[in-house]
Amino acid sequence: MDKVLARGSGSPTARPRPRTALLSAVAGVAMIATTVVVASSASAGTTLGASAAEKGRYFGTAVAAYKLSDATYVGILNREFNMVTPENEMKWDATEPTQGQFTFTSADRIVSHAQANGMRVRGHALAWHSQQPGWAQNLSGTALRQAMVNHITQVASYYKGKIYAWDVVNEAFADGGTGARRDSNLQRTGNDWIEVAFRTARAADPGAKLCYNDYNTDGQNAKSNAVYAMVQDFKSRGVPIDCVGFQSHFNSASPVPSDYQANLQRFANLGVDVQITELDIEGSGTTQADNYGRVVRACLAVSRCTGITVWGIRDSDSWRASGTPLLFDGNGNKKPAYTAVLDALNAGGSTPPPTTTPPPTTTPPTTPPPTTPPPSGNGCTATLSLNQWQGGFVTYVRVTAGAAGTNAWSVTLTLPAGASITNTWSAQPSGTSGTVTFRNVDYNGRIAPGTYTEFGFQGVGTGPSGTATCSAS
Ligand code: G2I
Repeated sequence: MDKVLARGSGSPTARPRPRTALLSAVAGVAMIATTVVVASSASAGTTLGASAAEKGRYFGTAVAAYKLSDATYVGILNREFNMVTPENEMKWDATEPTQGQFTFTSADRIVSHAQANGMRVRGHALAWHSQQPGWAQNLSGTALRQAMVNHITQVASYYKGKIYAWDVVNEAFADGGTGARRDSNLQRTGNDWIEVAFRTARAADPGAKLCYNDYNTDGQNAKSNAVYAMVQDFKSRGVPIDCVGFQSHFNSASPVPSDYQANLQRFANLGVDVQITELDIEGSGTTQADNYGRVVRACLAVSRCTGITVWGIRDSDSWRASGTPLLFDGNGNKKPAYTAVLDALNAGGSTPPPTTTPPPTTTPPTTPPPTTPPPSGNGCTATLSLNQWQGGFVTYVRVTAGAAGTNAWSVTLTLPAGASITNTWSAQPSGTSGTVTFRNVDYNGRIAPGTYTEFGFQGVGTGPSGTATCSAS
């Protein structure tokens, strides 16, 4: 049975859903001013993924496994997107239909497709009151708690190293003005179920970013305040949380809030990434396009807004198709909303990717912060930043072009003995251990003079740090 979800802040309103009675669920970038000169819009991308990558972001979509045999669908997916979220295939009912028996066939189709086409994967969702299998719906207390922990452990372990970010907990707060947790069988196992879910996910896949994801939290309201307080509390107590997802299902009853960017920013200031995770905006024409443009600009203005995912490709793929809320029409043609998104992504040309440090809360210093100077001549430099934990690592590599810019680049480094790479994004590695050369992928070979792009890889063992050899052509 579909869960009825309320929308709007404080005064839930409802719109009929075509297939069922489901109601819609649901800067100051301040790239601290100094780092890199903005390139000309001549380098602007021509697809959503490439243009987002030029801004250090991803652009993703929800994908349904059964549509991967639809040529139009796959054509758009492969051309435009560099992140995918399985729309239903990783949910509890899909992955553990019988207790203790896991089925990953449909989810694997999406993950394989993503890997084969250079896309990353957002995992959705490990613990949620909705779309539970019948056996879990009938559990309570310790039995349910143990089942949740086992479920998270099994699913996150199975996909270990393959997931960019997990929606660990989805939609755990109530609508309306109370700021309370949503009542559910999971909530009734004890208020600590959310932190237990996050700790369990971290233990199972330490390389994945762990997100809390919700709707009606897109502006400042009682519900988002409650999520904010939870994130603040988790941060202060060392509960592992890396990101907050803002679903962003909008329509006339639940429009893009005027404080959307400010709300993203206040969460980012807590020291988490923010992501727009299920964007769709009902409407058409210029109004819809303008709203999409606003959302994209808000993300670009928040340095820790790492990417945007739309909840489907064509209007006909949407969970609320009658509202025509997506970027492509039912025939796969680009809508005005598509153009607005692409234009917003391309505005200002290529800029640095988001920093991972929150913007300063005090007046910035008058002297610029130290940056890696671009090479003075042709060529490029590569600097590594390492996130190491017991047994594994993630390395981010920043490739900075010299005065001539690049058309193509490669970065060569030697992994410490015993280390091997399990997953690479935004570059193509020559191998998994020893000396490895990473070459640019299609969309990031071109780096404007003095600007940079980033790629990353995840592995087991001890990761590399420092600098690497960079060659440009
Ligand atoms: O409701 C929109 C989204 C709100 N946030 C969490 C998301 O996970 C949620 O996605 C939607 C999917 O887009 C729908 O496709 O979640 C729905 C379920 O809550 C999904 O609908 C379900 C139908 O209810 C089922 O009848 C159907 O079997 O999709 C299933 C697979 O097509």
